[in-house]
Amino acid sequence: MTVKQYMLDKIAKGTIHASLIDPDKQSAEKAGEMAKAMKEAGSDVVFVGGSSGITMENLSATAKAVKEASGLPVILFGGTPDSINKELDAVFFMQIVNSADPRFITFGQVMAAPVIAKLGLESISMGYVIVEPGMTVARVTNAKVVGQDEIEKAIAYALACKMFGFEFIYFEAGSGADRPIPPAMIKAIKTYVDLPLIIGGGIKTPEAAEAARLAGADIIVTGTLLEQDADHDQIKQVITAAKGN
Ligand code: 1GP
Repeated sequence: MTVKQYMLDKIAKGTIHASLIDPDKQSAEKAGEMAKAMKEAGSDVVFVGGSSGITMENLSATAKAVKEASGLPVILFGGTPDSINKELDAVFFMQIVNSADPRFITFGQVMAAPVIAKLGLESISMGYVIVEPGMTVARVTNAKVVGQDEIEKAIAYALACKMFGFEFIYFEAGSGADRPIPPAMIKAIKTYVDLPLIIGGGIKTPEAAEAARLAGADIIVTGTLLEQDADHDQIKQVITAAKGN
């Protein structure tokens, strides 16, 4: 089964949880331990990637360790063309739709596509929209961030993603954001666009996770929560709230 189908089958039954692991933030062994703990807490899939410091070495070692320790599928999220490797189960082939830098709209993807094809990796197309505060990823990609209250603009971006033919859309408040994507924005997007919707950035509490799920998020991503060495009970509470079970 493809990783895409694995996620779609799960989403058909309810909201799922994705653990984001940055290979630059800890050893591969530690990443494996984190993924195992996340799997035990109910997480469904692991995204690996980050805004800087990603190399072929740390990415492949992390992907391998995560798979071996948790058995969860590993999808590249971000990263650079020269870091793509065959330890990955799939690659999010993403366009940062509101970036003003062509490297993140087309040029980077043109460099990555032949590598993905050569390795025979599954690619899953994704439109990625950065909402304020946007954090590091907004600065690195020179994004024209969508305001937290700009619901109409968010809907327009989501509709454009659908018309481009993306398989998934991701609304991102930025890693470590003090304000996650507002539930009203999630609800509005889902009203107009029936694509699987990934929500992340700043989700650290069960309340925030539950609000995103009730508003219609299909995949809820947490990263910082893991990096902060939150205790197992806290992680479990957030994942349980994200999934509603
Ligand atoms: C970042 O949306 C993800 O790309 C996760 O954000 O680190 O704030 O959980 P956090």
